[in-house]
Order: sequence, then structure tokens, then C-alpha cells
Amino acid sequence: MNASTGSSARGDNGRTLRGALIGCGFFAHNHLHAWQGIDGAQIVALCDADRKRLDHAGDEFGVERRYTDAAALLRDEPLDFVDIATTVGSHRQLVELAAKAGVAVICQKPFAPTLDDARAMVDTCREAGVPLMAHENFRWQSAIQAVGAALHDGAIGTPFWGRVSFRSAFDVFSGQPYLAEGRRFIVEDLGIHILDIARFLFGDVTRLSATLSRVNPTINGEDVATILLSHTKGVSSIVDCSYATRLPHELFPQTLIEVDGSEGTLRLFADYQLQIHTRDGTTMRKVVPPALAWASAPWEAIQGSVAAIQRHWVECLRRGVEPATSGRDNLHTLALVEATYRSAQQQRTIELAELEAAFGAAR
Ligand code: NAD
Ligand code: 89V
Repeated sequence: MNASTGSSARGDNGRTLRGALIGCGFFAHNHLHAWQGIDGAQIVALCDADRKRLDHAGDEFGVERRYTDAAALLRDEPLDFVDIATTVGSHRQLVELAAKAGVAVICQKPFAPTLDDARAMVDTCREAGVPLMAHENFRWQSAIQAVGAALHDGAIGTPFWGRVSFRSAFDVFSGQPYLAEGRRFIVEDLGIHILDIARFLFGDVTRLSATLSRVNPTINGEDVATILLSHTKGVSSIVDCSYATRLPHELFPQTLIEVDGSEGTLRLFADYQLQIHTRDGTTMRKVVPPALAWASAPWEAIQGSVAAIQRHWVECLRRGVEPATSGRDNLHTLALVEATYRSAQQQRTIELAELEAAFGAAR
């Protein structure tokens, strides 16, 4: 599909799906580039409350139909789905608008500011019969998918211990100034991805305990988090995140992974080196991000994952199946975020069952 020329490819089993993007800010350009490379879907309209941003994106991607009001967009455009790339404060209102209009929804992370909001969004979409996916893209990175596939194939037997680690000093604040302003920072914005990867690899969580700290004095929220998790499948894992870690070789946005299993070990080292060791020997291979013409350093892995999750969405819509990172699924990741803050604040282990009520009928 090519939005700039108006041409579009069709999926094998149907017409081209008509999508609209709401929120044309910093990250939305990755969504728009990715949509251009996905067969069977086309972004036919854009919406942003900020006219300048709207026109900038519309001109760059050749999308003529433009709205500053999401309600007007949903009233006037015949759509199959909306892709919401605004910041978290507007997510519930926009998801509910789409559900009311009977339009399927993708919603960026953090999916909602609270678990109550998230559950309400999931319930509203379920009642409206509208598919809902959280744009939780990190697990869709090619390196993370390769780790998941190796564990799934039993490459190291049964995992019993893991570590999922993101340590960096990259300046995220210049592109996303709002990240410096919130009372919460690294767990809500970045840890949410790393916790989701831990869930993806090791299964759901029964309890966790966490410590948080702030090293950078110019921001409001925490920028270091260390979380110890017990998973239902018997794995103990550590999720650690930092934006205060100056390394000789800056790794942003790489996630490093260690897994010990009954038959061997798996390591995802820096620069996408995947090592698997068993009694039979050691293998090492590179699991680099896909080469996308529009990718820009150092964001390639994230950009590849944006393309992958949006492709997954189109496949799921066509087949009528729930996306892996559905709104319902994301409640479990959001619960880990909430439990992390609660554990650090109350200096105790949190049983995830304490947050059970938050899942309600959405489970
Ligand atoms: P941004 O502030 O640069 O852009 C948001 C845009 O949404 C703005 O242009 C704003 O005018 C518009 N907007 C806000 N409310 C609106 C409404 N009700 N109707 C219409 N337009 C509205 O933010 P950003 O940095 O692009 O982040 C957007 C989202 O993407 C955030 O939730 C952020 O966490 C997420 N994000 C995800 C990744 C990732 O890898 N998954 C990376 C960066 C950002
Ligand atoms: O993925 C994100 O949500 C981004 C970043 C990678 C910079 O943390 O905010």
C-alpha cells in the first residue's frame, strides 16, 4: 500500500481495510510508515487536535482527509479501524468513541492511566463487538520473537530462571518531553514493555516485588526499576530497567535477555547476538531487525516491531481472531505495572490476586 500515491494492495481474502490514525505526533510517523508497507490496509484519514501536526503528517504521507476532532472523523468517515497514537490521557475517551461508532481499535501503550480505565475500555469494546488491540510492540521485535520461538521449541528444555534487561542513558526526553514531567516515568513508559516481554516469554505472574529510584534530578518520575517476579509456570525472573546507565556502548533500544533451562542456557547479548548452549554444544546467530527503507538509527528494532504488530492486526481482523496483544491481554501487563508501583511504595511483595478485581468480566 502506498498512501502517498493513493495506490493500495489488497489482502488475498477481501477488500482493502480503511483505517484512520488519531494522533500525529512524535511516534505516529512510525505507524504511518509501517502502514504504507502493509498489504490489505490503507490509512485514508488523519486526526490531530493540533492543526500543524495534522497537516505536517497529511502532507508527508499524502493523506488528504484530515480532522481536528475525533468525533467528526468517526461520524463522517466509513472506517474499518482507527489507530490511536495519542498520549495516555485521551485513550479511554477515544477508544469509547470508536466503540460507539462500531469501529475496531488499536490503542498505543500505556493503554490506560489506571486499571479501572483499562477494564472499562475492554468491557466497552467487548459489549460493542469491536476488536481492540494494545499497540504493545516490543514483544514483536524480531530478536524477542526469536527468543520466544527458541523457548517454545524447547531449545533449552524447561526454563526455570530469566532476566529481561533494558539499561541505557539515551536522551528520550528531547523527542518526548512529557516523559520528564509525569510523577511516574520508567515503569509506566518503558518497563511496561519489558514486563510484557517477561510475560510473553515466561507466562503470567503470581507475585512480584520491586524497588524504584530516581537518578536524574531534572525529571519528576523514577528512572531505575528492579523487579523480581514469580511466574505461574514456575520461572523466577528479574526485570530491570534504567535510563541512568552510561555504558561505553549505548544500547538503546535493545533489550538483553538471559534464560536458564533444564537442558541449557539462552542469552540475547548486545547487538542481537543470540546464543544457545546445551550439552550438545553452543550456537550463536544474529537476530537483527528487518531492513526497512524508512528505518532510522537507533530506532530500527522498534520500527520493525511497529510494522510487525500492525501486520498482525490486519491478519487478525481478516481472520476474526483476537490479537496476541489484545486489550484483554494487556490488562495483565498493566496489572504488573500497577503492582510494581504498589510494591515499591509499600515495600512489600504484591500478590497479583490483589489486583484480581481489576480484571472482572474481562478475564
Ligand atoms: P506526542 O505528544 O508527540 O503526540 C501525540 C499527538 O496526539 C499530539 O500531536 C496531540 O496533539 C494529539 N492528540 C492528543 N489528544 C488528542 C485527541 N483527543 N484528539 C486528537 N489528537 C490528539 O506523543 P508521542 O510521543 O507520539 O506518543 C504517543 C503515544 O505513543 C504515547 O502513548 C507513547 O507512550 C507512545 N509511544 C510508544 C512507543 C513504542 O515504541 N510503542 C514509542 C514512543 C511513544
Ligand atoms: O517505547 C516507548 O514507549 C518509548 C521509549 C522506547 C522511548 O521508551 O517511550
